[in-house]
Amino acid sequence: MLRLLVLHGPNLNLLGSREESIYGTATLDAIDASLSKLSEELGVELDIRQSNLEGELVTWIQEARSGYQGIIINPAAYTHTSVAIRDALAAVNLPSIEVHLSNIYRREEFRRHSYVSGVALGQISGLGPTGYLLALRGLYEHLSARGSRSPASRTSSTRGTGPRKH
Ligand code: CA2
Repeated sequence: MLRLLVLHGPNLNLLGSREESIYGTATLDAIDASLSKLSEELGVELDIRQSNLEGELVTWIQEARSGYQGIIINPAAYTHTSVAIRDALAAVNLPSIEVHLSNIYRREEFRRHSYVSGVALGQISGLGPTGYLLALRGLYEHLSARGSRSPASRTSSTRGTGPRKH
């Protein structure tokens, strides 16, 4: 079974409680619930976490190297500041999709640059909570096309089938 890590960055725990005109009314719990529902339909295992700490996000990205096949991340404000998160994503070399609830290109100038987009498989910006669901579908399609599986199922189902696709 595919295992994916979903990371929410700083202040996203406040969703639904203020700044609704920018970020909408959905709470983070509601977004996570819709992701979990879709993951069950797809047969994907999701591990969803939120942190306000840059170092914690970096550590989780590093740890994803073992046991996960991809990452969905909304780095929130760290999008625009964090070389550390970019370097961690580049180092683990897992396909990642960057998600933003708001369209960061229609907002203040400082939000128009992302340190993460250059190492991500793709970016979804401005579609609200739907962006997370599209990211999950996109990553699932990408990994399925590549034939990625968790190490356990790889051992049992692809033994002796010859060279693997990259
Ligand atoms: O649009 C996005 O998803 C952002 O990643 C959200 C970040 C912002 O810094 C990025 O430029 C774009 C901010 C997340 C803070 O979320 C709040 C939610 C409710 C109340 C206050 C902040």
